[in-house]
Amino acid sequence: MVLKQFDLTGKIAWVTGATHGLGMAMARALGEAGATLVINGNSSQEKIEEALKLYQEAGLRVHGFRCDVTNQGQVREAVARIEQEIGPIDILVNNAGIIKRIPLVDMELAEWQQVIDVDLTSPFIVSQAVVKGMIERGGGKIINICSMMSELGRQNVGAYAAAKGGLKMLTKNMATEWAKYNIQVNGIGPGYFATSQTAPLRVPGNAFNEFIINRTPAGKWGDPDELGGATVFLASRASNFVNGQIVYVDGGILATIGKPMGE
Ligand code: GCO
Repeated sequence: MVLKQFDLTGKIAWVTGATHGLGMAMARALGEAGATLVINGNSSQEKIEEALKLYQEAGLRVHGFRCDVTNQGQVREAVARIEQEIGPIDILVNNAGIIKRIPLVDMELAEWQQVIDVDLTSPFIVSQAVVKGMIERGGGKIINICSMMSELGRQNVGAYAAAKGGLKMLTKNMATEWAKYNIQVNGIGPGYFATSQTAPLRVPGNAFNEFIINRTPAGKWGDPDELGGATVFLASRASNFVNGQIVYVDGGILATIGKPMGE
């Protein structure tokens, strides 16, 4: 029964940075497919409690804690705590990410480094800490959240594009090294979705808002719930022979050179 392959009952899924936005949408999908959720945030305990309440109101099993995923010591402690108090981590979604929209010529080194630390180095730190248990247990799933900027450049997001382009190749290398342990490492590349991160870009009448709607063959911004299916697929047995792939959920952006405005 092929649908059973998508069932995550009994699995434990850690989605980093899932206190809001696309991370929360993907975590909710994993929870609705049966997984017990673990989420973390680097923000206040209050924000984490608020997020936990939303998951619990949706009837999902969830645990939450504060952790700076760029801090290797905190991550190692978190993995030990999760595996001791909750259970083995079967699914890891490296979702935590930041963006700084600054022209490269003006970007301070510290600003560059912060984006690289969160968007590229933390997936390495967290995956390395989690994968050791997956290897011991004979399998696991890792999903790295990439971006349109894993494939395309865009004005003023150079550090983010460098990080997300690197994350695409890190995904392929993790798959190369860990597939033999029955660990599938893949990525999801969201297009332009209606979240808090893109809220500044989605102002009606704003040139970028019109640009994205025109540049996206589907003619709209994505709804975060539209990421759930790809997330459950890559977290489930249904993708056991899928390795090193980036699934772009982008309304067709990467399929086309685009069309003149207004057509
Ligand atoms: C931007 C947006 C993008 C999207 C997403 C696209 O400023 O261009 O924030 O970065 O968030 O990453 O895949």
